[in-house]
Amino acid sequence: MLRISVLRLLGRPGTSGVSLLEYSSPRHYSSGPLGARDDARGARAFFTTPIFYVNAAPHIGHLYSALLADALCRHRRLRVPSAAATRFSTGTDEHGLKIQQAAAAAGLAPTELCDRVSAQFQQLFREAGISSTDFIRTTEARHRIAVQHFWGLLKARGLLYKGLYEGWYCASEECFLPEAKVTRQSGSSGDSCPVSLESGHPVSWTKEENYIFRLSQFREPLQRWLRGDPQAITPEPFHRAVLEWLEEELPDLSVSRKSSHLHWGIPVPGDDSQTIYVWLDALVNYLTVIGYPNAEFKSWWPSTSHIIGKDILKFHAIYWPALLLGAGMSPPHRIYVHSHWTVCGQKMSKSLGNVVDPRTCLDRYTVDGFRYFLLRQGVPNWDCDYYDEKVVKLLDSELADALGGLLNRCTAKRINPSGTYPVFCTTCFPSEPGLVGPSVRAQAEDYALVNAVATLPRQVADHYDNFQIYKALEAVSSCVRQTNGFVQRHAPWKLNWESPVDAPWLGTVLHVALECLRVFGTLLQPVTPNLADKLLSRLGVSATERGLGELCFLPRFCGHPCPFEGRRLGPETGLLFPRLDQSRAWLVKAHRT
Ligand code: ME8
Repeated sequence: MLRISVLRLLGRPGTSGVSLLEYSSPRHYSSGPLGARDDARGARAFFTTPIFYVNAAPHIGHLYSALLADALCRHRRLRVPSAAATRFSTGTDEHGLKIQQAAAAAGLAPTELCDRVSAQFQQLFREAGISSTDFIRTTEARHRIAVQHFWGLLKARGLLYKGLYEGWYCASEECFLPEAKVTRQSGSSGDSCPVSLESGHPVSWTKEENYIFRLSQFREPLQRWLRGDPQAITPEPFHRAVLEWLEEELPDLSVSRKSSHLHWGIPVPGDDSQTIYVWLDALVNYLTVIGYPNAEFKSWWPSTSHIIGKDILKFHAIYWPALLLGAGMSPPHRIYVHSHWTVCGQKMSKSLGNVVDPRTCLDRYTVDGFRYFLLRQGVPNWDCDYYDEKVVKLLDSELADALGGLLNRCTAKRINPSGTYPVFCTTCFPSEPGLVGPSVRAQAEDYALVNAVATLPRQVADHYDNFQIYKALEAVSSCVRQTNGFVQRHAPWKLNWESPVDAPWLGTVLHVALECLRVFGTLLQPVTPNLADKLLSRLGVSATERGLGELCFLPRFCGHPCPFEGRRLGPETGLLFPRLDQSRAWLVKAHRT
């Protein structure tokens, strides 16, 4: 297979006059073919989602976390295809007071609740195409071994001591809260009860002898880590927030509870009267899945990227790196943080009855449609609001009309009767813009389109690296619009295959549009894998031609052979993405309520 990078395409040697270089920002020339940087590092990459509490069924926020991780991981696999180079874990967080109480309230044994809800997460993730390589449950034996080993290390390094711990405990958040984070709220019977200021969840006063971790020793090491690696926590506002937190003293952290109070968890090694704090237990899942404490884990740690919601930033950016440093390990490579989904302007909650069921959404909008919506509309830096009409509007305009319409326009029998990838004519579309001649048909906007699509893979990769997947999709969508503009401008339906004057230009217009579609299909694979497969299959692109490392765009334009030219298109398999019928009963109902 011919390897022509976008870089080589743009910076082709030996050309005089105006080249595409003039249309591109210089940063596109600095980084080499996609995949090369990762290959050169020879690095392995390990992506994780949070592990989800099993006290309630999954909602769209959980799916969003998993989708972000899935898209990052799929994009990475397209850059570095070796199966051995990438790992991706998700799972369920099954211990702790919250689960113990939820099981009691449901009249179930904790194991029954865990089995039931963990299965719901597994089913959802299967249906949504989450391509994880491991699903961990913290009730598994392998995890108990890892947690107890990790505990032993902290103990041996003198970082745990026994002491009286006193304070407010919020079971819903599974954390101690300082006085300043607690307020009073009047209950239904008029009495006032203490609640967490941030979440409104009830808190209770707890005074116990526990094991305590010397967290206070790690304030400066954490500051050094974050100041030395400005991208450790991405996006930047979250990095800044953690550094601000670290300006204040760090109190030591209670890392166990009395077993008489919390029995649903992992016992402290050598002291059955204490159960390990659920957050320490949960965080170690990231090591369990890479084989810890066996030495194999070292080939995956610390090249780890944690994808988390903003609600659990403190646990991942302070407690976890401190625990790791305490155990003699490095902090994770990256912590990618996202904000939350609200529903019609309100926080999603069982009590408000506004929890959006992700499985219903996958049914209504299709797996690819709903994946596209969440990743296109979800902005990590701030909260996003969900409502049904928004999904329909986005999918109809971007997937059905713009992308589906473009494919249809270029492959329809009436315009492309031979059902092939037509030949590109360099006389009609010379590589140097501004040439004048009787056969030159390309216009300035057409060169702008070629440049936009040629630089798109690099742009998309940069957005993935910065955890701005929505911007990657915005960039693809903008190029789809530009390509539709190109087709509209040259109206191939007005050109005639029989005419020796029209035919080379008609073929060229279709060739360029199909090449654009091939790039879009390749770049959409991490987000809409089924739709991208359908698109690429329709274009006749084989499974081995879909990676990013060798993605070349319009090689003919700079005089290289194009492996697709003259190739038969794949079979017609119907609309790429059918419009969502606005008159569907459920939508009418949603409007009325
Ligand atoms: O916190 N919008 O589990 P969890 C977007 N078990 N994402 C949301 C969301 C929303 N409205 N609500 C939740 C826990 N999430 C712990 C984690 S990890 C070692 C232990 C996402 O089930 C967000 O990523 O309460 C959040 O961090 C995650 O779901 C887990 O929530």
